[in-house]
Amino acid sequence: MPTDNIDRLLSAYRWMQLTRTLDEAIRTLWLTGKGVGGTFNQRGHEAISVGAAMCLQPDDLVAPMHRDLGAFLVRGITPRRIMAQQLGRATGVSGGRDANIHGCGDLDFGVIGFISHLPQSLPVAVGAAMAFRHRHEPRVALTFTGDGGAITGLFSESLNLAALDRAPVVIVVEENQYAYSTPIATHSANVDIAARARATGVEAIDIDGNDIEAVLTNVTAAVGSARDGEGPTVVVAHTMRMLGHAIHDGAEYVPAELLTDWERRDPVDAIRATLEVAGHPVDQLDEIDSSTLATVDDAVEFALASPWPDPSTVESGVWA
Ligand SMILES: Cc1ncc(C[n+]2csc(CCOP(=O)(O)OP(=O)(O)O)c2C)c(N)n1
Ligand SMILES: [Mg+2]
Repeated sequence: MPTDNIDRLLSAYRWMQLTRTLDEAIRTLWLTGKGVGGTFNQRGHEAISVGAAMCLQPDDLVAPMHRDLGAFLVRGITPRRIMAQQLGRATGVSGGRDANIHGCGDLDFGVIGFISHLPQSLPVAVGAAMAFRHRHEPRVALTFTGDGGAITGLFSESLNLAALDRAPVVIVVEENQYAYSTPIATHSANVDIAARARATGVEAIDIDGNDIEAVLTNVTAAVGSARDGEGPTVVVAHTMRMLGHAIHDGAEYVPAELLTDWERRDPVDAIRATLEVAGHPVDQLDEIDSSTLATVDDAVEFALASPWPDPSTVESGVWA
């Protein structure tokens, strides 16, 4: 494998391992009674959120949703700020106004705050992309939606507008088989999301969302064609939500065999196997794992020691 590819994959491995380890630490804090808000499970989605964000340039914008912890990290929002956000502390991304990935955004890092009402981040990303095009700025907006979000009217309306305006936007659909407890075949009459996107006039492709190389290659191409004025692309990344919808959900409704099947395709195990097969020394990968753990331990310590928000600041950042 060429050195450039190895370097990119190593970087992806670092981010994916950080995403998983941070997610696990957030879960542990919640399960031990220290979490104060909700927390969404990321397991299974690491290659999509990390890989897609890695394809952007610093001036681009990303509008992540609730399973895109990796995108927040790749953009440069630190594990300390994210952990403090989860614990509702003043040092968190929203200054303690939320204790969740909801409302978590920072335009200094090109991250549009996640909008809870699904898929409202989508028209916002399309609007941002239209502004880029009309101002002749060579920038791209990228956003995510789920299979559930993709059956809303807003999905089709946003794609229609993006296609009409040839907006430089990339829409990554995280098709993880479920929308909360509803399987895709129960909520979608036509489960072919890419075909539905094409029907609105937008290019669409299907990829294996657990294969980081597929994510990097295809999203890089989609971002490139958006930047070159060739319009939007929908990338349907197929994966599996490996845990419940959120921390409170045991997901007993998911058949065990389905999970066993997808566990064999775990995206973090897969990228590690790829690097090992390419001859990358195992001890260097282990070193990434242990430094990641140290980073996450530091983030937990920082967040737990951080102050609660000062009530007198409650109106700061309120515009109306
Ligand atoms: C308009 C709206 N309705 C309901 C919800 C509650 N809700 C949050 S996530 C979710 C499931 C979304 O499923 P999907 O789009 O497939 O994304 P996934 O959670 O599977 O990643 C629901 C129903 C919401 N956030 N917004
Ligand atoms: Mg889903």
